[in-house]
Amino acid sequence: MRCHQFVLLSLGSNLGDRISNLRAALRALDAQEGVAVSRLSHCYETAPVGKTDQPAFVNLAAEIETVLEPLELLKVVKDIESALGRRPTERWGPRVVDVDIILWGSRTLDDDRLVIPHREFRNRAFVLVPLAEIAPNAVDPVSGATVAALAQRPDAQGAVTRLDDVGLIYPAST
Ligand code: GSY
Repeated sequence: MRCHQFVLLSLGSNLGDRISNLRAALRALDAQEGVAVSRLSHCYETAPVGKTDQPAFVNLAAEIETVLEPLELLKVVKDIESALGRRPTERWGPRVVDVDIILWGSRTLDDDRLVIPHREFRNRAFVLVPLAEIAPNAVDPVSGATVAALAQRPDAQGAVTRLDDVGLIYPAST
């Protein structure tokens, strides 16, 4: 029997209706057999990191419970990103959703397709701040630091602002 594991994800969107995009991704994840969304952070508006001349993101962190293996979950999230991005939304421009696998308990993976923990997460405030809300005591198996400690480091890049007016992003009736 496959065992249930808790996995921490980071979701982001910076095109179209960012909140709707995130909600659609969460719904699609939860609808997947073997995946249940178990906990969500608030949404945060975040300054783009990396390529800075692009619109601001909305990011959030999600905990899921899953019986899938890492590469199976990767296929699920890639299919969701692709399905949302390919919807016929020409009139309003493309919709973009990123779903990154950040931490998988104490597991590590170094595969061409997927690295766990996520390579960049320790330096990204847009990942760490939402993650610290839902899993402050989760431990990064590489550095040994907790998420709360990583989130307080000054070199975590990027401005983040909590969006208090979004309400419950999921489940929701719209
Ligand atoms: O890696 C996720 C995509 N991404 C983001 C993001 O989600 N939020 C912010 N603030 N900057 C980002 N740069 C990239 S790439």
